Amino acid sequence: MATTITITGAGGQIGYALLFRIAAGDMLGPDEKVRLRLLEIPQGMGAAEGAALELQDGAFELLEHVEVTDDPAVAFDGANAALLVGARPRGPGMERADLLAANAGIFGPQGTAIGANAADDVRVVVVGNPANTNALIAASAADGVPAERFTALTRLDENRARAQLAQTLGAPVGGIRRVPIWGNHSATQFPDISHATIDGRPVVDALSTQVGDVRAWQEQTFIPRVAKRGAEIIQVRGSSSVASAANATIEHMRDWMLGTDDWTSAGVVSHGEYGVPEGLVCSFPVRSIDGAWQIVEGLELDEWARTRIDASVAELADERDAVRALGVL
Ligand code: NAX
Repeated sequence: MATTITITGAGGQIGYALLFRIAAGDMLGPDEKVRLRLLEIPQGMGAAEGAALELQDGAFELLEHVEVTDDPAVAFDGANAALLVGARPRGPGMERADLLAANAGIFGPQGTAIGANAADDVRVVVVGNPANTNALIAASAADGVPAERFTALTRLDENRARAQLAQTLGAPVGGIRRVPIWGNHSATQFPDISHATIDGRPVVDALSTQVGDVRAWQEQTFIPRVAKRGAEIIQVRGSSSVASAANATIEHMRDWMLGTDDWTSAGVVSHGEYGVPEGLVCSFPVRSIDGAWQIVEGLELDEWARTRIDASVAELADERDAVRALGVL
């Protein structure tokens, strides 16, 4: 049996960077056949159909079937994995409430279609921004699908944080572990190095010889660099992050389905862990065990970390309240 994977916004930039890597086995490994369902809006159909032709020309041995559609019911039919990439970007003069409303109009119906059509084991990762709240909206519309199956991508933020640490320490990124992102995928996110290790030693110890005052470096350099990396990429490249976002999306879904041997980060539904209000889709340190994300519990958080996490969680609660005020949840 092949795995059916739905990609929304498949005609866009991240979609184009995702499709060929999935077809090549980067997400589910070299032995798992895949069936791809590409969902677009009518304006994006040509780009998605063109990508489907190129997928054909890749002659990927793992790729069993590709279907391009603008009908969510068709796109999510039998889906085991759904990568929700297509979203409404913030236009000029658009207020946050307008942005949330426009995206509720996308993620609500997609959640409904997932509830009605996807496979029983469907797993959903939302990439399209505002990712956490879009995941919350889709989950609440998906009848019969546990909220735990809806997640938001914060793996790119974690990868950015690990890469910044590696660069600062002049060490290979592979030795750096346990750098969770807490909160929202936004400028308020908290990349947490307090439990991070480099080759098994505390990162904080290694950093103090490099940067002196580690807390000041976190506040003035590290956190702003990670949280604003998307804007930096736009400034340098002239366009937003694409391949790195696709890479993180593949890693998120691969780890979720195949398991992790250590912590990573994902936006998952809160059951009240660390005082985060129940129901919010918040980024936590997580492990993937037996196909399910589990929040790493019992970590000590000092007052400074707590304040930062609380600020990002307050933003998530504000977004949820704004969506509720629109009558969506
Ligand atoms: P593009 O504008 O290149 O592509 C988006 C595609 O989605 C377009 O082809 C559009 O036609 C399609 N689309 C719009 N509404 C749709 C709908 N209702 N159903 C199906 N398709 C629909 O954007 P791209 O660069 O690919 O970025 C996609 C999203 O990823 C954006 O919302 C962006 O903000 C978000 N990102 C999230 C990141 C994360 O870490 N969570 C990082 C990268 C990226 O910024």
